[in-house]
Amino acid sequence: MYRLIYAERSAAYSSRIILKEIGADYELIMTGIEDGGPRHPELMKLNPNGWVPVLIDGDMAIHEAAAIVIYLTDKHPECGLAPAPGDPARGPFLTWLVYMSNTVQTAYQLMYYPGRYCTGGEHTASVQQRSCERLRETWGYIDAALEGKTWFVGETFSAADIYLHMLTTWLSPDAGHPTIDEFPNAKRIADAVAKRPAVRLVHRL
Ligand SMILES: N[C@@H](CCC(=O)N[C@@H](CS)C(=O)NCC(=O)O)C(=O)O
Repeated sequence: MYRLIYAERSAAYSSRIILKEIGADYELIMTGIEDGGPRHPELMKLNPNGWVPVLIDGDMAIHEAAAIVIYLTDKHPECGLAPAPGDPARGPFLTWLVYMSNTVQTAYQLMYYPGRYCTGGEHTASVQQRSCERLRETWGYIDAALEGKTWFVGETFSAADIYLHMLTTWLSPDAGHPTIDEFPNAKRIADAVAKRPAVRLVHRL
C-alpha cells in the first residue's frame, strides 16, 4: 500500500493519476502548502522543503513529482506508462518529463512564491510578470515540439502526457498567464488525457 502526501491543485496530481492508472492501493494524506502556512508533520519529516508530493512506499519515501512518476512507472512496467531503459523512446520521455518539472514548474513558482526569487517586496510584480512571460516561452517551446504528434513521445501514450495535463490545469489567465488555446498541440494532448478513466477517478466523476 502506497501513501501519498498531497494538496489539491498541486504537483501531486500527476502521482494521483498514475496511482489510478496502475490500479494501486494507496492512502492520501492531505497537507496545507500555503507560503509560510502550516504543513502536515509527516511532510516536514520526509521533505523538510515542505513541498508535495511525497510518496511513501514501505520504509522508503521519495519526493519530487517527476521522480515519483519515474519510480512508479518503472515499478509497474506492465502498465506501459513509460518506455523502458534501452527503448529509443526513453531519452525523449525523460527529457520532456524533466524539462516540465525543472523549467515549466519553476515558471509557475515565480507567480506563486515570488519572494523566493527576489530580494524584496518591491520586486514582486516584476517577478510575477516574468512568470507569465516565461510560461508563454516554455509552453510555446513544448507546443512547437508537439506539432504533428499524437502524444508527447511518438505514437504511445505515456506518463509524460499525464504530466503535461497536470501542468495545463495550472494555467490561470486571471493571473495573467497565457490561455491553453495559445498552445493547440498541448491542449489536444491535455484534453485527451482528461478523458482517461484514471483522471475521472481522481476527480470522482
Ligand atoms: N520540485 C518539486 C516542487 C513541488 C512543488 O512546488 N509543490 C508545490 C505545490 S505545486 C508545493 O508543495 N508548494 C509549497 C511550497 O513550495 O512551499 C516537485 O516537482 O515535486
